[in-house]
Amino acid sequence: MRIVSIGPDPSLAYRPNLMPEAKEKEDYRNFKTGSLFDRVYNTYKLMHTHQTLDFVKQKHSEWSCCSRTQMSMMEAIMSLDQLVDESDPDVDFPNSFHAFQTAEGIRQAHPDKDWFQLVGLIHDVGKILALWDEPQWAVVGDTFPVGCEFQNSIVFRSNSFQENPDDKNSAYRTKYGIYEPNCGLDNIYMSWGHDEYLYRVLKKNECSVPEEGMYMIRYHSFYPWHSHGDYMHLCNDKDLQMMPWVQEFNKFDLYTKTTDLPDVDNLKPYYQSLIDKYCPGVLHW
Ligand code: INS
Repeated sequence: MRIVSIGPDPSLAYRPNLMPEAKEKEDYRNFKTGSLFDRVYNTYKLMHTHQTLDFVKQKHSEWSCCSRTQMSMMEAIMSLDQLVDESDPDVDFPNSFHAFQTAEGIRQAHPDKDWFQLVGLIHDVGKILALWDEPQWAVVGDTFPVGCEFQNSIVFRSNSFQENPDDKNSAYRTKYGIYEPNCGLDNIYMSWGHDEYLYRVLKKNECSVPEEGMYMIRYHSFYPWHSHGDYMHLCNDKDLQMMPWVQEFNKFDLYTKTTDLPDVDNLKPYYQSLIDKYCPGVLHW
């Protein structure tokens, strides 16, 4: 059995200077300084160099049939014990903990919405791609549309796209690029990663996650949109209707990232019951 830290060490009460510092909201998503800066920047530099329209199309055809393996949702979540997300300036522990932290945050604020809690639990499970030898720059990190202009709110926009061939392609580097105004996010190619992959896995396996939840899963890393209001000219009415749900989700995804790690073994039975309801059994990945 795995031993995990269960909440704060009581003896810290007598050694207050060793207490983990409470993080203010403005301390999250610091892409300018911090001990993890190099790791984060290098991941985005590779992502912004290699995520092109052609690359994304190739990944869609590679992964959309979900024929890599079969496993249950809980197995997939627990496999993230082996993954530390190299793009994240706020997390330096395995992603499995972040799954339960997000879900528990949602459970506290939305005790009546079990589907929302389930989404908190599973939203990052597409990062399992990185355990199957996909490079992290093609799995983790914020997402953005390809096939049109890379807008300014993308992290490291000013100094990470110089070697991306699409940034020099006149067909792609305009406001709309290959897309029609208000064509809807569903008709856009997003940079390839865990969001789109999990969305496709859930569709393929006919999981019964409600539409709001599917939007959260598919666009939770699309910070330029949900947190900066960019790319609105590509959205249709449906996207605008769903955006507040993605933003509500984001509060928990981001601000539950603390070094106070949850007792996963204790929480598992409750979350297994949600999995059994919304994405039961053995799934195709
Ligand atoms: C989050 C967010 C973070 C990124 C993570 C992703 O949704 O976009 O910035 O580091 O990989 O899961």
